[in-house]
Amino acid sequence: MKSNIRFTLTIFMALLIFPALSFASDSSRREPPGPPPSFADSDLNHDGVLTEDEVRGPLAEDFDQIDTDGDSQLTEEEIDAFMQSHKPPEPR
Ligand SMILES: [Ca+2]
Ligand SMILES: [Ca+2]
Repeated sequence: MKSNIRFTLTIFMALLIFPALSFASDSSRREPPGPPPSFADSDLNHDGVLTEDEVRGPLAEDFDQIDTDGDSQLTEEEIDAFMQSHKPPEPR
């Protein structure tokens, strides 16, 4: 009888843990779909600037170009200025 309870507990724990594990491996394999993260989302340590290890994708690729003052940090103003100078012309 005691071993039966233990078996049930083991199954119960496995059912609890397995979905969590499969979810974790899924999310690390794929990038979530949707728009790119905002400045605030990217600023992981909330110091108001983005460092090279906080940016991904196009921001990381153009980091040196965006960082116009060369302090290895991107401010929201630097990113805005880069976006303004690199956005496609408005259709007329
Ligand atoms: Ca930061
Ligand atoms: Ca900078």
